[in-house]
Amino acid sequence: MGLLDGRKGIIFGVANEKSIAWAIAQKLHKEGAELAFTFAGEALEKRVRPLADSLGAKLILQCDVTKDDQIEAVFRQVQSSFGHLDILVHGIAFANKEDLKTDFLNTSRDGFRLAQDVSAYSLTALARHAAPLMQGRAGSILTLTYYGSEKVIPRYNVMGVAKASLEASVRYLAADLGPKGIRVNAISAGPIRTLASAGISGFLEMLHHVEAKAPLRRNVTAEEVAGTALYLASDLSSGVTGEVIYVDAGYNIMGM
Ligand code: NAD
Ligand code: 0WE
Repeated sequence: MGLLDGRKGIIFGVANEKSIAWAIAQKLHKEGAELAFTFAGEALEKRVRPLADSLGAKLILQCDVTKDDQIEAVFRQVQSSFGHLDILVHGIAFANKEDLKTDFLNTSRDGFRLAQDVSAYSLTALARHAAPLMQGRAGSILTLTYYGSEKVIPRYNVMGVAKASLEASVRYLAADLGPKGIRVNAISAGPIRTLASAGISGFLEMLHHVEAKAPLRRNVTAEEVAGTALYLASDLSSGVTGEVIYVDAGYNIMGM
């Protein structure tokens, strides 16, 4: 008996085996969920397909979240293959690399728009398409955020502003979808080595800083994030919506 036996879910944001969304997918699958996967572009298909295959996924679909037609096609195929949906995992973020290098002050209009579109607006677009498929089924939508939304983290810049927007979107979506029984929550994860954090200058120092300052005196793993994702996806969290839950070894509670 698994916590998610008979549930159907869709995972957005797997790029490779280090992706937080992949750790979440494995955990949800282990508890009995049947999962569909999306990949952002053709270049990632060869990475995502074998991972999805290993969990017996029948639906593996392209979805660049900046493209409305691709979002529509994904949910059409989920509708015809699954019929309904219980779980949606959003693990997507993007900003121009140059915007994560120097000052926030220099962010261009286009760079700001891109970060908001991919990293924040996409949750609302996906939730709007998922909601009809979750009708009457106690659906759970979850996303991933980072502490740079609320405090200044050097070089997180335009992504911090996009994550603030994402977290506010979680609250507004939770209010809109709550009457339908659909819950919307975010996990604020501590820094984890993934494709999205590779090549960020100073990332290793960040990991060392957390290790020195966080109450648990260590960093968190994607598997630990996945544990909270399982809780949020399952009935264990049936009374929880609109929340941002920290999985950060306690780092965020410290003042000094
Ligand atoms: P990742 O690179 O594995 O995942 C990011 C995903 O976003 C990739 O799968 C990528 O394909 C996808 N993506 C980017 N642009 C897209 C687009 N236009 N359409 C569709 N998909 C697109 O890295 P990750 O660290 O697993 O990141 C997952 C989430 O976790 C992100 O929201 C990130 O902000 C968040 N997060 C990461 C950390 C960390 O330190 N790694 C900490 C807290 C929160
Ligand atoms: O959300 C993130 C990273 C998101 C991200 C990463 C990249 C790198 C490659 C968004 N867009 C891009 N664009 C690219 O071209 N994290 C929480 C990880 C992260 O990124 C940082 C961090 C942390 C933590 C950037 C600067 C400072 C800290």
